[in-house]
Amino acid sequence: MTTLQFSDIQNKSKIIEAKELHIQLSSQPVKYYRHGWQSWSLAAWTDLSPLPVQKPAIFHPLQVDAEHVLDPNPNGAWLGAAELADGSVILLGALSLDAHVSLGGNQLWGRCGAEAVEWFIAHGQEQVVFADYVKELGIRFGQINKGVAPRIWCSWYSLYTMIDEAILYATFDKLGDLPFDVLQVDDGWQMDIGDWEVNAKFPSGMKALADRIKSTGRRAGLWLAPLIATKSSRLFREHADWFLRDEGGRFVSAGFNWGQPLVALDTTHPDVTSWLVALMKQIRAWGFDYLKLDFLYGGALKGRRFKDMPREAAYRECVRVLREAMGADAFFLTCGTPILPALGLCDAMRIGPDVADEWDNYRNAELFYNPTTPGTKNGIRTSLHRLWLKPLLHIDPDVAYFESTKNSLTREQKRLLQDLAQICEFKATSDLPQWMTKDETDELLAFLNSTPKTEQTGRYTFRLDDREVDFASATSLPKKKTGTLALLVGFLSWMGDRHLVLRINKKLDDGKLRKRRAGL
Ligand code: 9PG
Repeated sequence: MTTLQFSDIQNKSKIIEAKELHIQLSSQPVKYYRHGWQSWSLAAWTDLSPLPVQKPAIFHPLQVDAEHVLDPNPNGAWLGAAELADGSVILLGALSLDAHVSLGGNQLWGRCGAEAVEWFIAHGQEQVVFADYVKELGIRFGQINKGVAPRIWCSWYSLYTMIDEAILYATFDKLGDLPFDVLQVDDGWQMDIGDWEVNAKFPSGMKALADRIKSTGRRAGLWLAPLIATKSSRLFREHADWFLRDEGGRFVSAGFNWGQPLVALDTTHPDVTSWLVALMKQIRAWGFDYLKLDFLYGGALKGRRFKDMPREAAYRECVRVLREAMGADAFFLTCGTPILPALGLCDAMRIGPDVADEWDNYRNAELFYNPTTPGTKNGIRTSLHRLWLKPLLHIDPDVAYFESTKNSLTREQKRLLQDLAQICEFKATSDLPQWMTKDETDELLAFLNSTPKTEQTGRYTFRLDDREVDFASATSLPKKKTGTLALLVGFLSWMGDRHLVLRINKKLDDGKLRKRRAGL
């Protein structure tokens, strides 16, 4: 084990090779930067008290790194940072995969799974130490030739799974000549999660759908979640041996969604690799060349693999295969992805959880302490804490909203999302033209056409051209509940782990969705 004293790194940066490393600080830090494992996991500066474990636990595989969720110390994937009383920051970051950083008392710890790895250590001004770290990551993981990000219309945040051929074709027409570069079809076109064939809602098929988009002069985009499956899928029923199991031979849980438990493919199995390659080629053959590959954490869960290798290394190898199969000319957006292992291999990465047409959700945020469920505050909080990734690839903070008929966000809250998109230089929306007033359409048009000069002036403050923007309202986290409220939390989260309750919730959500879609 390597030990460093604070004086060894004060106002310096260095790279050290070690399997386990700890830095002895001279005083207790005031804040800790937690870096969540995948796109949706929390990234934030927090105080040093333990964060309540987010609930329900059944979602842990898809919201956090389940391997570290019970650690009471402040901790995070690959990197961590401590803010000292004088405002300076110490950053400890791995330059390799399968590594974790935590704070125990006055000691910053770095630990990795296998062999000794390189660690970057720096003390100084916050923005400088993060910029220096990302430079070193770029050298080792690669950085893409960025260019200007395409402007995207995506079907998810207005229509959710209620898409069909008629509504999408009509929407493409109504979008007219709004300056979008990509029209991206999200979840809802496929037979099942795992069965990536067109369903009955698209009688003309996938090639016709891509052709229709391309006929508007835009690139065709498609969502899929290639590394997971539902147990109802034909893929799982026919190829149970392709799926990841634990040491005891049980299927590893990839969480719960679509009203069902999820399983994950073992991407080191040669037959799985061939299947993934064929799938990517099929999607390109249909005519889609903007690929949003989602729920990718499924490729990096802990389990016993066909090839015995560390889970994140296995995942990175899989992302490499996916990239090669789809071709260098495709635009590759990763989502729900473990962060470091995808660097250098994709064009863009979702850097926060889903936004939603509401700011916050009391049950999820306050009672379940869950900072990863869909909501605009959650989306902004984590994306804001991952802006340092921007030099390496396009960073996607999720869509911005403009319309107000189906949306409870205030004008200011919508503006924050739009401003964040400008800061990320990644602009997308799902708003339907028929839901927008003339003024809102004009705002969307101005948003798509503008490229304000942005400058960070503080941890949460920015200048966009001549306007000051402050994101502090999106950064707070709920306090731990006590007394009867704590009992209620315990009961509700126990309920929230029951499949039956989750299925009922899904039915209720679907009902709400159908209402939302009515009249279109
Ligand atoms: C499609 C959606 C959209 C969206 C993605 C992803 O924690 N969760 O249960 C959870 C479920 C879905 C989800 C994120 C988290 O959304 O981010 O843009 O494509 O899938 O199903």
